[in-house]
Amino acid sequence: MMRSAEITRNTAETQIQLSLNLDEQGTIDIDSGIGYLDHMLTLFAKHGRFGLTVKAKGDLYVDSHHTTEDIGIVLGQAFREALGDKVGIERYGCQFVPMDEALTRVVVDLSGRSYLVFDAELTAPKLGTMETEVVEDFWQGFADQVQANVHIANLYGRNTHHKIESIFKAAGRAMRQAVTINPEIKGINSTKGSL
Ligand SMILES: [Mn+2]
Repeated sequence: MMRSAEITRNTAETQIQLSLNLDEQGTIDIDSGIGYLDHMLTLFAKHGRFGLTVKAKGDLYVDSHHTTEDIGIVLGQAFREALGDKVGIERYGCQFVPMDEALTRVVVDLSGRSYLVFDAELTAPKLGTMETEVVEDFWQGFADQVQANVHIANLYGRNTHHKIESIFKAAGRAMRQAVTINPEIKGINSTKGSL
């Protein structure tokens, strides 16, 4: 059985439709209304080998905050739903990804507990129409909803576009590792018996 989820979330600030497939890449089709975020979600899915479609309409006349944060929330909900009972999954993922001069480490634990550590100095205030400070808000929304420990550390770099790109690529690859079903894992990968 394929692990997938489809979520629609409508508020006064954003309308989001998102579909996620953990087991078959299929389509990647992202339209958030924010060019740089589309670029990031596309490469998150590509390097995580996830099927991902996102259609979002948000209050971009305000700024990019609500739309970006809410897509993070819905993406986290989709992972949690698609993962179901988490039987046999690796649970942990750890990846280092360079992007030219920038290097980022992302470590995740699909523990059932939410915690974000976000350590990155994003010096350019804006990339295209997206404020760079919303990158942390995106991952906070994601970590809260997927109920995972998400530790993001950009170790170094110069170009803010490269730094954020290495964050999303490393996150995609770390999530791929964590959701992978390992036949050697019997039941739930926790001595507590639940995740
Ligand atoms: Mn790029």
